[in-house]
Amino acid sequence: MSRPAHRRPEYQKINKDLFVLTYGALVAQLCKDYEKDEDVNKYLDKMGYGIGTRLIEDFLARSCVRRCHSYSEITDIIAQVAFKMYLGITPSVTCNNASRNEFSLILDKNPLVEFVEELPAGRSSLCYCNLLCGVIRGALEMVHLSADVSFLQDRLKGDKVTEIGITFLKKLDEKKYRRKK
Ligand code: MYR
Repeated sequence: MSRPAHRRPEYQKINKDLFVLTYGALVAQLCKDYEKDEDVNKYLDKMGYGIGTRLIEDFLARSCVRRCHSYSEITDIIAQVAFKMYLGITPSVTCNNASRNEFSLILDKNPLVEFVEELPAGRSSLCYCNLLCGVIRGALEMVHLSADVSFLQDRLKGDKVTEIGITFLKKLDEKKYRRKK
């Protein structure tokens, strides 16, 4: 009997849960290894950066996205295509300045914190999902875009929403395209 088209196979759900729990175990271990939240944050960002530099190949191959011509287009691709593809969510995007190089991704739902109620005690500066910032930064760098990426708000810290800020650092016309299309 064929499976209804709208349902994901059960193994995908198990893999997602396993991934989320493994990520939680990683953060918990780093909190044991490093006393300062800033050091855990740095570690997660660095690890994410390494993932991002590899993930971009997979993303470009699977998404078939075309070359973008504005930062706003790139941020929309990250939100609507990349987040959807890898995390199953579509953050909303806001542009935060007149020069149109500062954007926010607003996450209503964050699968990485599905099993997390609050930050560990005494860890109020921890950016639990900082890996994501590194992933975005690493992936962008591989298409010759330098950006600062950081959490601006976090529901785990009592904020109303979770917000990732992306500031593109170069003029877009300085981007040396490696890609033809
Ligand atoms: C271009 O070359 O102009 C296209 C640029 C597309 C950049 C896409 C960056 C993907 C970031 C992946 C983040 C995944 C987070 C879960």
